[in-house]
This record gives sequence, structure tokens and C-alpha cells, in this order.
Amino acid sequence: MAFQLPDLPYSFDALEPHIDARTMEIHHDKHHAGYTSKLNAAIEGTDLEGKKIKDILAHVSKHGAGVRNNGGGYYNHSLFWSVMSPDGGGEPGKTTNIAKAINRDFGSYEKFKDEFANAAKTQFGSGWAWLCVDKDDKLFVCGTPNQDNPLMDVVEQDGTPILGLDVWEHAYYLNYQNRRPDYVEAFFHVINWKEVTKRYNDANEGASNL
Ligand code: MN3
Repeated sequence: MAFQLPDLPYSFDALEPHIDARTMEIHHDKHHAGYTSKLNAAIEGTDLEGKKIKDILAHVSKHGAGVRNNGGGYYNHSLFWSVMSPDGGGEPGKTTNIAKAINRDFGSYEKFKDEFANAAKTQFGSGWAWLCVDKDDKLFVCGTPNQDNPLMDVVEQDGTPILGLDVWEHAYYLNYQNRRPDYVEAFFHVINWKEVTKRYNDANEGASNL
């Protein structure tokens, strides 16, 4: 079974005014669709066919640039749509595991926000900012270039990404032009903390000790 482009879980204009409908439409229907079809083309007839995307990414250094770039692009955008919501934004609920973990590992929501925003603003060129969980259940923020992500065996610090922000120009240029910091600030109004919490709990067997 080839990889399928996931539907957006909301309409193109659902995240306005923070992310505009035209950007969402092109981003999903052209960019994400492109990564999906190119990933399928790159693995067709190889032993990667039928493998889970996380398993492909975990050994991505063994494969060519087509698998790395398009496998990353496929996974990263699938995560990205899910961690935004028109009902999102603000801080995660104080009793949630993710809120407790953010306080434990960053000191406060504001400190986490500063670190994540800084990673997004300072990522040189195209790439992503991530909030991840490491093997010891600790949260960390990082940035990766291009379509790399912390699941790949090519990054400095590996972990499970639970929140990601696309800082490629195609993600914001129509509405924000060169003002990446404004786009990064807007992202905090649409973060789907319910989904991030779910991803945190799934990543993290030790969540029960919080
Ligand atoms: Mn993108």
C-alpha cells in the first residue's frame, strides 16, 4: 500500500487570520501531495515498500536523498496539520501531562515558548523547529534543516517529535513575506495542545510518573 496524502482535519480557511487559506491550500494540495507522490516513487520496487514511515526514517542514512527528503516531507507535514487547530492556542491545560512536563523541563510555558520560537526564527534557510521527547522522557527543543526530523538517524539529538513548525518560506511567504517572526508568533495561536498531549503520552511510557 503506497503512502496516502492525509486530508486536512479542517478547512483551508480554518486557521485564519493566523495562517491564510491560500497558503494552506497550496501547502497541502501541492507541497505535501508532491512529497507523498515522490516518496512513493522513490520506494517503489524496493524493500522499503510496505514499511512504516517511522521505520524508514529511523534508518534513512542508508537510503538516497529522494527517500530522506520526501519521506521527511511526508511525515513532517502529516504531523504539522495535526498539531494545529482552529480551537487551539494558548497554554496547555495545567493538569495535562504535557503542561507538567513543560514546567519540569523548561521551567515555565513562557520559557518553552521562547526557546521554541527562537529555534524557529533562527533556523537558517528552510527547515523545521521541533518539540521532542527523548529516551529518558525529557522534552527538548531543536531545529532541523530541509525535511529532516529528529526520528532520522542523521540528526545530532534524536527523539520523538510531538510538535513541529514548518519554517520553509512556502509555509508563510504569501501572508507574511519575509516576516518569519510574525508567522512564528501566530503559530502559538493555533497549537492543538490536545493532540500534542496525546503524542506526548503515546511517546512516553513513563508519563504515569508525572
Ligand atoms: Mn512545508
